[in-house]
Order: sequence, then structure tokens, then C-alpha cells
Amino acid sequence: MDPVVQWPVAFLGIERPGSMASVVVWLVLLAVALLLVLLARSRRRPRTRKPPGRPHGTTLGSALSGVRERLESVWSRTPGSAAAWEEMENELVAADMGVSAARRIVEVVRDAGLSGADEIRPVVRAELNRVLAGYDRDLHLTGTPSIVVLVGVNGAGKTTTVAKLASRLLAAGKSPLIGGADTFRPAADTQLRVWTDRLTIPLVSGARGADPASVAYDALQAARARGADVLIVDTAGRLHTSHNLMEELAKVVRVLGRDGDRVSEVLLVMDATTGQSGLAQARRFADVGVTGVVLTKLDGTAKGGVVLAIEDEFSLPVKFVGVGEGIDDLLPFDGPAFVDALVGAA
Ligand SMILES: Nc1nc2c(ncn2[C@@H]2O[C@H](COP(=O)(O)OP(=O)(O)OP(=O)(O)O)[C@@H](O)[C@H]2O)c(=O)[nH]1
Ligand SMILES: [Mg+2]
Repeated sequence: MDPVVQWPVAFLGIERPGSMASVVVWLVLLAVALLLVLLARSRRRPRTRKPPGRPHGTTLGSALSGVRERLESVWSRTPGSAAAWEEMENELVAADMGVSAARRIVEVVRDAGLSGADEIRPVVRAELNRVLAGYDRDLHLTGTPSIVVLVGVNGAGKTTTVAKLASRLLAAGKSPLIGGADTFRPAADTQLRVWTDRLTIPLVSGARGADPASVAYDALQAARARGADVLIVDTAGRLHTSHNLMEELAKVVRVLGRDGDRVSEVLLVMDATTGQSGLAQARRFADVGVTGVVLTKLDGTAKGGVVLAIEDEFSLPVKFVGVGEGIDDLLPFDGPAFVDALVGAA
């Protein structure tokens, strides 16, 4: 008998090598060998790693590609006619840039006698960069604990941003504590609890209907007692047109500063998809001492020019942008990267 056939046959005690039993043995051995090869190959393959945080320019670049392409198309056609200038202004306004900024840009381009995308683009870029330059976009964390309050209209993304911000601070080695001062919405506490459990950070929230200012104050006491670095306070969504609700918000900010603490940041969370109507919000919320804006849902809009309108009209810095619902989808706002995304790189 062939020695290669002989050993498994002998090992398994099969008497007749040509029999059905020996064929089965060989099939089993073949299957085992195949399995071993597959196993070895899968081990050699590098493990898929979670992709690093999406670069700002890329995310916004794809979100704003529609505006960019439309502007390019307007610029590529020979301008000069009143209709062409009007078309350009309309595209800028359609990107939510605000009428005054759009008009100014068109005037600059027209007065310089420019034509064609290659001549116009750099001038528009320079004008947009000028509007966005000079803002302090840092998140200021002063005092122990530092106090950050998030405000805004219903559904703007406040609670999600509280969690995203806490996650960023955790990654920076800080110890945040969350104050759940939205005592109005039934599921507000549960929503926050899901995030704080996931991040394993403490949450101090109040019963439904409790006074938001006293909940915020309790959270501040807890933050002090636990030695937390940063207190992030979530507040209920409110219509900026409601005087009483805006007063309630002012009280939250006031009470947090009662013991000589200073609220470091009052961030207005704005939904980018609401476009120009967001400007009316910014005007009213600015009265409660807003120090900066978080513009959420930039991933869901093909516009985004509202950033320019906010800064141009209210001189309020956009400090962060939300580009998704995930915990990592909060990015520091980067002016030049934004301009690249909106009108194309130089
Ligand atoms: N696509 C996208 N969705 C977002 C972003 N930020 C928040 N959301 C979603 O927007 C919805 C509302 O978010 P919340 O954080 O509950 O908003 P809120 O301002 O706390 O809402 P109220 O407390 O009811 O006023 C949720 O479905 C979030 O997942 C973002 O940057 N991009
Ligand atoms: Mg909320």
C-alpha cells in the first residue's frame, strides 16, 4: 500500500484503502487542511480599525458640494450682464449667506471687473476669509469648575451637543459633570442618562417641572463636591419669542454665578438647516449673554452660509459644528477649511 495512504488508514483502522471509508477519511482530511489554510489567512489580514475622526474639510466639502458647483457654474459663464450678477447674488443668498454679505461680495467682484471662475474665486475666498477672521473660537474654561451652559430652540441639538462636548473634554483629560436642567420635556432626563452612562460621567438632573435654575445650582454644588473640572448644563428648548422662557434662562445663568463663579461659556446651539430664521434666534438669545454658537446638522444641509451671516451680523463666533448624530461628530469650527468647502480651494 502507498505509504501516504497507509498511515491514516492504519491510524483509523481502515482495512481496505480503496473502500468508501478511506474516501471519507481523505475528504475529512482535505476539509481540515482547507480550514487551517483559511484560518491562517484570516489571521494575517490586518484587523479593520475604526477610521479616525472625519477631517473637517472632507465632511463639509461633501456637504457643501452643491453650493460650490452652482457657484462655479455661475462664475464660469462670462458675467458682465446685470442678470449674471443677480444670479451670483441669488446663489450666495441661497447658500444662506445673508443678503448683505452676498451683495457686498458681488459688488467687490463687479467693481474689480472680474470674470471667469479663476479670477472670481480668489476674491470671494478673500472676502469670506476676511469676515471669518479674527474670532476667538476657543472654548474658554475658567474657574473650578468651569461652567458651560447650552441654550437654543427646540430640537436644535442641545442635548446631543452636551454629550459630544463631554466626550471631547473627557478625551482632553477633563472630568465633566452634566447638569440636566431641562425639566420640561418628559424624556429629557432619560436621553441624557443614556449618554452619561455610556461615557460613565455623573449626571445631576431634576424632577419634571422643577425649577431649572435650582437644578443647575444643585449640579454646580455636586460638581464642586466631586471635584469635577467642568459643569455642562443642558437646558430646555425654548422659543426665543417667549419672554418668560428667556427670563427663565437668564435666571439659570444668573444663579450659576451667584457664589462668585463665572459662567465661562453660554453656547447657542443652532440647527444649520433652519437657515436665515436662525438669525432671529441669535438676536434674541444674545441677550442672555451668549458667548458663542454651535452650528449643528451641517451634515444635513447643502447650504451652510449661515455661518457667515451669524458672524457678519452678530459678531458671535461659531465655535463648533455638528456634522452627525454620533458622539464624535462635533468639530471645532475652522474658518479657512469652511471657505474651502463653500467656494473651493485656492
Ligand atoms: N444629522 C445630525 N443630527 C443631529 C446633530 N445634532 C443633533 N442631531 C439630532 O437632532 C435631534 C435633536 O437633538 P437633541 O440633542 O435632542 O436636540 P435638543 O436641542 O436637545 O432638543 P430639545 O431638548 O427637545 O429642545 C436628534 O435626533 C439628534 O440626534 C448633527 O450635528 N447632525
Ligand atoms: Mg434636549
